[in-house]
Amino acid sequence: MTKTDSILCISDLHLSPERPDVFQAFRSFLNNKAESASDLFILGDFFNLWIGDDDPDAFSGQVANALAALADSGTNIHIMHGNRDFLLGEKFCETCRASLIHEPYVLSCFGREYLLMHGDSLCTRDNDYMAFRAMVRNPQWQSDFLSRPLSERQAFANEARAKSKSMSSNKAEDIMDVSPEDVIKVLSDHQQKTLIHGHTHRPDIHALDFSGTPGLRIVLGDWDKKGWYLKISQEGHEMQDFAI
Ligand SMILES: [Mn+2]
Repeated sequence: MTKTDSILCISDLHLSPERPDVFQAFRSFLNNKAESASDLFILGDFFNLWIGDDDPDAFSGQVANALAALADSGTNIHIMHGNRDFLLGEKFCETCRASLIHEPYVLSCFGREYLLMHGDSLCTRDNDYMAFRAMVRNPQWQSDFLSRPLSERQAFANEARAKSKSMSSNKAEDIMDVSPEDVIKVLSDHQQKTLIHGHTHRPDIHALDFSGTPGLRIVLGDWDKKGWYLKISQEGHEMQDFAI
């Protein structure tokens, strides 16, 4: 199939064996939408949980095969870490024939630039989460964690998930959203005006103001009852959604 000049961005699919419907929706998305795109950017939380590339899980093998087929058809695949799959490594990306990219990533296309992030690092008003993030994103912590048996890693992940769920239920909505000041700061630090991120599950396009100069914050949606993707082309960008 001929690739058109378009780039697709998705995030927060939270793929897991418990949601075969989401995986099925992803497979149709690959065949019907992504196959005609030149590039697919996956901006984190592609998997609901990732405890290491050495986890001999059949489901992730199926996902890798689906991505590898897309890569073999000529679409470039780029994967960024989210807060649930930050341990996803080069080994898995090699299997999918995808490249692992790191945030913040500047995407230059069609004479425009976009700053790509997962979004969790901008939720700076959530102190508990920021402390947890600082711990688990530490390379020493990660190499220590990855050296433990899979059962131990799984138990840690389950506990962390339960803890985060119970803490989230007591938090005000805006604490778990991105901090507007940090959005402006990260964009300014990288001389950018348009941010694309996921994580918050609040798909929308927000106008930004850089002391009179306009900017944009494009928020991708999570895949649950609906799937979401952003299509970037010569004409501009458009958010699309479809039923799952
Ligand atoms: Mn996330």
